[in-house]
Amino acid sequence: MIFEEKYECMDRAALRALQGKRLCETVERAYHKVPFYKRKLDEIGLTPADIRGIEDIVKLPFTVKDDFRREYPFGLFSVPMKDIVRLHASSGTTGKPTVVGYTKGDVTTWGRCAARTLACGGGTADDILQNAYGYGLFTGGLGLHYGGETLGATVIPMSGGNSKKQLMLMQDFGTTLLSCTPSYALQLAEVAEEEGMDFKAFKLKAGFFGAEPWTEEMRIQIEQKLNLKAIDIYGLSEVTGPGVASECLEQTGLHVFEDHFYPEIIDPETGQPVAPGQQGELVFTCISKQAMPLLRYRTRDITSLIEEPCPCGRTSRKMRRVTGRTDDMLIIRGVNVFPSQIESVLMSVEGTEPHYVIVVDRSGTMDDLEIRVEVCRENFSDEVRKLEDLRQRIRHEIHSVLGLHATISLMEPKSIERSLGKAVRVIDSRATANKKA
Ligand code: DLL
Repeated sequence: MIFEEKYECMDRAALRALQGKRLCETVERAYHKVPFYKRKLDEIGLTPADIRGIEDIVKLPFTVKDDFRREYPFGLFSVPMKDIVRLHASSGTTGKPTVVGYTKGDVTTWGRCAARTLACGGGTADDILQNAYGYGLFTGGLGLHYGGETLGATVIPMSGGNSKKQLMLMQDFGTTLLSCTPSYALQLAEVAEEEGMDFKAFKLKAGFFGAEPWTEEMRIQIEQKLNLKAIDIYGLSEVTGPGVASECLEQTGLHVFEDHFYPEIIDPETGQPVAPGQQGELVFTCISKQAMPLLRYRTRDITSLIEEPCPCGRTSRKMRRVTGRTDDMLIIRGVNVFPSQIESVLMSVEGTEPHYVIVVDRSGTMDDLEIRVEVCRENFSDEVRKLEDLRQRIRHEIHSVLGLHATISLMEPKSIERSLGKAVRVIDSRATANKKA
């Protein structure tokens, strides 16, 4: 089922016209209602009248995460506080959180976009959605919650954690849709195994996994372990939360809900648009937001856009799976490394579990890369020679993909900390090592 066929399957030319109209209105409002945008546009001598269609978007200046910090907490809002009905915030690793506000209308639109997401993965009003994203300031919980209700599905507001209870209700209530981070899905699989539960006896059809990067290899593992179709869903709080883009059942890229969020891909170094289909940094302009118009926001997420039509009938462009962020790229001994590259290698080597941590440290002037990965229970009890074989295989594969020698630490099953929400998979101690030196 397509939730909002009128928009999701819109003729491309009509969609472009709609985007242009919405962009003009948004720029007009941002300029007149948000001093921050007025300043930014005045600085480069641009007025709202210079924006006449979607092609003019490239004239606009970028907005970055730091602008949220500078305008903390409500400086980017374009409506009075009496019209704001909801606040969310994402916890940055340092300093103040990034605050976002929604009007009643924004909450409705968000719910519809999250409902589109669920429908993209085959969800309907007949489904029972177990929502295991965290409720609270994080947008995952309430985002999917409103999406489920807007779709007309039955929502179980579980939040993250309490895995045994999750599994019990999943079984007793006949949950058909699951939403949580991919790392928490793996945790559920593990607890089910410990409890002797079999997902084949469950009614799960689809899982809506996002909020953190995950690989195709991880998808295969999750689909096998949980016996469901694993759908990649993408969003970020600055733009709205979940419900920005979602895979359909084709699983070949994520449909961007372009009538609300206009995507561009730029070269992160130069800020210039890349050639069609090329990879770069994803930039979003919110063209229908009331509370917080957002112009050309640099997400730091790396992906590319797919222009070809999708067999599902939706006409919106798709984005490829986000492989990482410009700021989570590690530079190890001069080599650029994305954690997702390491995950792909680990997941494709037989004998390992999908639980790992990447540790980067510095001894003297050299960077050290250590990869800790759990070994399957059967293998862990194996003889030493077999474990050594496994270690060498991983070391070899990592070297052939990254050109780097890594220390591989094979860990006992269940020794790496599990996550309820976004997994922390990289420990980079080099900054502190530098300070100490
Ligand atoms: O994570 C919103 C969300 C909730 C999306 C539930 C999907 C499901 P933030 O906490 O602001 O919002 O984090 C946003 O998470 O810029 C990406 O780096 C990353 N991210 C989100 N979805 C995906 C995904 C929510 N499917 C940041 N694949 C984004 C890779 C993702 N990374």
